Amino acid sequence: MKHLLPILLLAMMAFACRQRSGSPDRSIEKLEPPPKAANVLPAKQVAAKAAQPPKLDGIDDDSCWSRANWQYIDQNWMGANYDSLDFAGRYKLAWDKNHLYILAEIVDDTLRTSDKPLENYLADDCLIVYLDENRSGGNHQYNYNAFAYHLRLDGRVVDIGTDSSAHLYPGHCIVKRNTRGNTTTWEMAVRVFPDTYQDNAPNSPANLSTGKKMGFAIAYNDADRAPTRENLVGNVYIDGTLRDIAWIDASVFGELLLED
Ligand SMILES: [Ca+2]
Ligand SMILES: [Ca+2]
Ligand SMILES: [Ca+2]
Ligand SMILES: [Ca+2]
Repeated sequence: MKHLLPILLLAMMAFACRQRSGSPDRSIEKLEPPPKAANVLPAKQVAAKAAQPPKLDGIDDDSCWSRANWQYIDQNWMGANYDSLDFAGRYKLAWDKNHLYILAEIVDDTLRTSDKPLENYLADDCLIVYLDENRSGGNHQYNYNAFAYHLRLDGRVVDIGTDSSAHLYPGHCIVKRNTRGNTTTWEMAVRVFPDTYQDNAPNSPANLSTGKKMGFAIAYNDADRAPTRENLVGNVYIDGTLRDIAWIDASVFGELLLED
């Protein structure tokens, strides 16, 4: 019996080794974290129709906002890692026939703007709304296939025109901003222009209706202390090393479905 015990132990160890190399240990497998999802945010979003348009005052006590869920601006498209004191952002959407309504709550430790909106719009803090009325996707860099409205702290709205230069687009977005401490609430009504938009011509925004799908993304251009912006943080996952691409390519926008 004395001699049998070591033999038995050796046999058990050999069996255990074979188990480990031959078939994986399921209990260890279960403890491993699941692989990170490629698309951590849903690229498809919905917005509910506002029974009453929100009062644009930077205060979120309107009925359409109590109906809507917060969605997050948390995809670092450009810049080093940041923390939630440096930047955090979330937003809600609603719509009616004439406007897409956006409520955005942005935490930013340093608000910075300059008096050169057309030269400096990327070196200043701004909230950027990307809109592709017919969800065509594709290039919109120097055309109106889609818009990238840079909403500045001074209230001016900048995008790049068909002449490859930055321009102001007054009247496209009605924006009210309310800053308390390091948190700014942006509340806005956006007119959704189709790709037939022309400079220096009368243009009619699209009538929005239930079931309509648009391309939509939102981002915050965070400028704090560096001569240029520190971060560009968006709401949709963009693959690859060049993630600052939404200003050129509408195909990376998410799909926004308008619901009742
Ligand atoms: Ca309000
Ligand atoms: Ca910041
Ligand atoms: Ca388009
Ligand atoms: Ca900032």
